[in-house]
Amino acid sequence: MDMMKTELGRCFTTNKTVRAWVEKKARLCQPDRIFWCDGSEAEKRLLTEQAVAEGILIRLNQQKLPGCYYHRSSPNDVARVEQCTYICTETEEQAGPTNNWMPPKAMYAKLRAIYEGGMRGRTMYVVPYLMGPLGSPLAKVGIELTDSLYVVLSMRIMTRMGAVAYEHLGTSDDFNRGLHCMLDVNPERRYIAHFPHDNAIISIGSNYGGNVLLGKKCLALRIGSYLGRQEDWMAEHMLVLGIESPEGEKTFVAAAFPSACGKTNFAMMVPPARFKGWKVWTVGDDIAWMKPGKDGRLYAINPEAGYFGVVPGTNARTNPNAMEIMSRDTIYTNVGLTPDLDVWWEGKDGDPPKECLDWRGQKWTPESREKAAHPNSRFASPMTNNPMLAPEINDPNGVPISAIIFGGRRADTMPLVFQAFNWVHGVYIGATMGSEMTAAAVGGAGQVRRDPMAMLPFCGYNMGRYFRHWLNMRKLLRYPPRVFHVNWFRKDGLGHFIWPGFGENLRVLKWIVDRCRGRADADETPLGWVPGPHCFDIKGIPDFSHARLEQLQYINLEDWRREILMHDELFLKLYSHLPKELIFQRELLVARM
Ligand code: OXD
Ligand code: MN
Repeated sequence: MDMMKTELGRCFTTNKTVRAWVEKKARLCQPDRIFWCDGSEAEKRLLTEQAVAEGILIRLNQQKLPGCYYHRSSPNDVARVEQCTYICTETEEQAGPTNNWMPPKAMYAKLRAIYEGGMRGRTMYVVPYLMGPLGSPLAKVGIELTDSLYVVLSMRIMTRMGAVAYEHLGTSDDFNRGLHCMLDVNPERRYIAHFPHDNAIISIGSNYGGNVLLGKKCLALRIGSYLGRQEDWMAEHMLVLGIESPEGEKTFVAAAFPSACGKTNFAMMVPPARFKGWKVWTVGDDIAWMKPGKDGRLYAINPEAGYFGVVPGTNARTNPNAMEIMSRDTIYTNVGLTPDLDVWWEGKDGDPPKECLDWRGQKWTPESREKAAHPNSRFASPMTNNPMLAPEINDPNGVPISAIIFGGRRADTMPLVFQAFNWVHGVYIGATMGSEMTAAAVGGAGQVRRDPMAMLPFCGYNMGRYFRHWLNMRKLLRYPPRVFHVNWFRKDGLGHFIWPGFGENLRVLKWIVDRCRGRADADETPLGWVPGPHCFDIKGIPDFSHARLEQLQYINLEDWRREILMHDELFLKLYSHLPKELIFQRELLVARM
């Protein structure tokens, strides 16, 4: 395929299944034009110009923010909508009690009636994309048909988009079929429907990232988790990072935190000054696909090629790498817009502008009661902007994972860190994870909800079977990763965070690495192993003491009685498919308490 000879927008794939499928969908959606994306720079220029001309993007101040653009979404369309998200399997039991369900036939018919003719007067963009490094046995191809230029340009950042996907696909028909129609972005007609048996997704009535960048939550997690169970691998809502010691020893860990709990910050952490010579490399900040390697270890790739991170709160202290990453070639969505076409958000370095437009486009001043940036405003930046991008990022085999870390946002109950006694206990810890809800999804912010493995909104099949899959993976691993739980968010009696977090989290990470490598001692508690008094370094943390550390690690039996009752609530819901091992783990925990 010679890209120089293809004319922008013209069909250039010879894959017959792809062509036939696109034609069929075009007959249904009836767009005025079909534009076949190739992922080239020329195409990016053309489509960006067009997006600016149509008012979809605003060109930001190119001196300050080269290659950066601004997008404002419809105010009714700013987060994932779990109530509109469906898993469409033959039986309800296959989708399980934690998913909305509808039989595929009924859902196909319902959606078709809505989107038929829905692209009239519009262009249908054919967006081929590859999730994972070219040639990786874990990589998957998707094709998204969309009438949103914002989606096309974002997919170009978030995935390996364009001809490379057709190259990986060859003549195969094994690709995810994704259809996205914005329609009138009406929440009443908003559906994000997954058809795991057909490897297909239909998303209508939204233009918000998590609902419409189909490679991310829809393919990489919901469909991915379903495929992973069939094919003996795991699709997880996890960041992956590498920690390198001054001696050059590198250890990779994967960590699952619910949405907007700091995965991006953790994945891009900068070691504190005391840790001279230490480096943290980012493999991924949101999703890991993991498969047992020939050597009996678990290997992970990041299927994505960009970051779609929460903006508010990001600054030179909380995430200096992200500040650099989003300083160029970035699409900002729903932040504040200053008169000189710069961006502003709550928590950014420096003084707020005297005046700007808020995420709704209304005048904002520092006195305004509303926020300038929506709490779930986002940046989409290519991973290649990351100064600490792991050199292994394009390795088709991925990186070997030594530790899996679970964590949530918990003001009480959960200590800073503990280690599971073994894999099954680790699965129990992941399965019973709880977290306060955030702005990443519509509804209930602040309430603690059970979010097993941070996958509650993303598991594409029955959650009980998903736990079974986790337990089964142990049999395929000679050297399973060690499992840990962390909580950066514990508060004291005055409501202040006890732990400083951010770069200081490296101290926790170092203990985890030392445990994996058999170098750090630990004390046994009812919850698991915790750092012994002499192997957790707190030197140099401002206003921190061993008494504070004890407060952080304190196990309050009263809180834990309540906590275990909440585990029961989830287990009751999943009872019919719950592996017995997890019930035994609960009994053991109660006995230890
Ligand atoms: C995300 C999310 O956008 O988890 O990554 O909501
Ligand atoms: Mn996420």
